[in-house]
Amino acid sequence: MAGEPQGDCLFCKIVAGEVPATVVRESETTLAFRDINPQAPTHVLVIPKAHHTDAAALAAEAPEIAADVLREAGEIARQEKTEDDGYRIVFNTGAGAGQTVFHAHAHVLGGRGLTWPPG
Ligand code: IU
Repeated sequence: MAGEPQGDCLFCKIVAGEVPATVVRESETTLAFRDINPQAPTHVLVIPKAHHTDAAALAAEAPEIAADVLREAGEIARQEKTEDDGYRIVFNTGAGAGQTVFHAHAHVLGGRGLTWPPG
């Protein structure tokens, strides 16, 4: 069921404390931690604590929490001081777009020049 923890989900295990992560922010509904394979000086993942498969499912199933994820992403940019130079919030959605973990997550990337279009 939407929102329920999934036993085989890596990010549910991070929320449960069963897999370690470097947590940088936490709210009642969200967790933010450093990506283990950073693509920029700031590369933080913001996830809903509840399990939703991707950003679109999150927005449909729990729109308030989708808003929490976006707000936390902005707070991370401020906390990491990337706000003034610009930063990027990315939701890879679907395997074809590079999604490898099917628990919704926002990548917050900053601290270097970011080109467009992304690869
Ligand atoms: P993606 O958009 O689903 O590809 O993003 C998944 C991210 O999760 C990816 O950038 C990984 O480096 C990251 N990650 C992590 O931070 N910790 C882990 O234990 C694993 C993956 I596995």
